[in-house]
Amino acid sequence: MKAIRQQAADILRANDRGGFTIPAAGLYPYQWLWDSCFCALGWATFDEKRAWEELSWLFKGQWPDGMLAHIIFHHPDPSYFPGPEVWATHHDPPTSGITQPPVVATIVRQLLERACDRTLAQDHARQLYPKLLAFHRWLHGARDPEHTGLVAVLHPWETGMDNSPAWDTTLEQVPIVQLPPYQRKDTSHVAETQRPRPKDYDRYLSLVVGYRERGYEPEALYRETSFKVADVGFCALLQRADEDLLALAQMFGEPSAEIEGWLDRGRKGFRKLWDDHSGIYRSLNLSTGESIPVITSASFLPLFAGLPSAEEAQRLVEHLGHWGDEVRYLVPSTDPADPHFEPERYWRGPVWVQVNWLIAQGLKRYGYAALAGRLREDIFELVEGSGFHEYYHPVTGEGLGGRAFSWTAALLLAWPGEG
Ligand code: 9WN
Repeated sequence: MKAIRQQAADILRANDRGGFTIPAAGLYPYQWLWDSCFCALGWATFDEKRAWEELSWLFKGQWPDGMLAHIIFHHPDPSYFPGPEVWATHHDPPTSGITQPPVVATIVRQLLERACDRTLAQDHARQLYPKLLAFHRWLHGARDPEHTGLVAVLHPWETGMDNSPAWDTTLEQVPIVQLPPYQRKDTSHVAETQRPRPKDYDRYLSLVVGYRERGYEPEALYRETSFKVADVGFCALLQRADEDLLALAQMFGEPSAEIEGWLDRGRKGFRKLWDDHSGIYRSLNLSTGESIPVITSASFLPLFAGLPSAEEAQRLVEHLGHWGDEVRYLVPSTDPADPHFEPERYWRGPVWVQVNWLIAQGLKRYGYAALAGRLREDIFELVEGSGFHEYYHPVTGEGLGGRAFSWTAALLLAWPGEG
């Protein structure tokens, strides 16, 4: 058997489409926003030029208003639905009309810090800086027009944790519109038991149709949508990305007051997501003002952004400890004690490599190095035992979803150096 790192590099090469990396052949044949960011970290371990190229291709999907689209349809491919004709965004290259977790500024900073070729990294990061700033301006403007410090997501797909039970009650409020008959493609690649249910898909598409009819106009979407959530995961990743953007601004001698303002606002906004009674963060339904009861792996991401106090961090770690009593592999995507926990189904229970990587860095930030190490060991055991899957069963370790998966390969390459 080939060495595991060699296998990982081979997967990235096999999923390379000449400048951008698809997450998995067949299942996801285009460029996805947060996947590509993790891929860049993986590429950087053996080809730094290619890592920066990945990000350049990503910014081809940036809209004039600053939004980075969650999918860029560089080349037509009938194996994925919904494709460019459903989104009909009129962008060139065609893109979806929503975004995804904003980790890109964080990744740019990490690429810079890890760079062997400093000149290459500095040149690329400097070139990307205004585009990153435009993306963050769009997020803080279009998605938090009232300056509450909590940025809204308007579609479960924007959270990256699409089928999480945390979105169930909000999603049930989304009216299903008259949809032309459609055929899902995901269930021809992956078992139905590991993918979202049909009623969820109808609502995902109904949201898309509503946004398309409004020409993806940000104010109309924010005002009129039936799905508006402050996702603890998305908001935490943005807060961390704002920190990283600030570091880049200081490095390049760019003005920083605007970014400091976002960080300050974010810290205040986050207090609304902290549930002191249970010692955990929860997402918020912004349409109703109700806190979302289901706890998911996203609740640990504020550690990555340095948001909790030391005492709050300790309480989060206690939750993780309880989860670890219920499952063999950390971190399951949903609280294993929650009745919605489904260990096989997409985002309702399985372990995801990139989420572990983010939480582990958060734990290290607060001095929990041993627990961070456990999260890494679990991933290595899963990959070595079951291969490079999209996600894994937290009890049996079985590999689930897509195979030869890019971010799994990329993070396996990018993680060892950090211990
Ligand atoms: C919709 C590509 C993407 C990930 C998401 C994951 C899944 C897409 C889908 O795959 O979402 O964006 O069709 O299910 O939930 O996090 O970026 O890997």
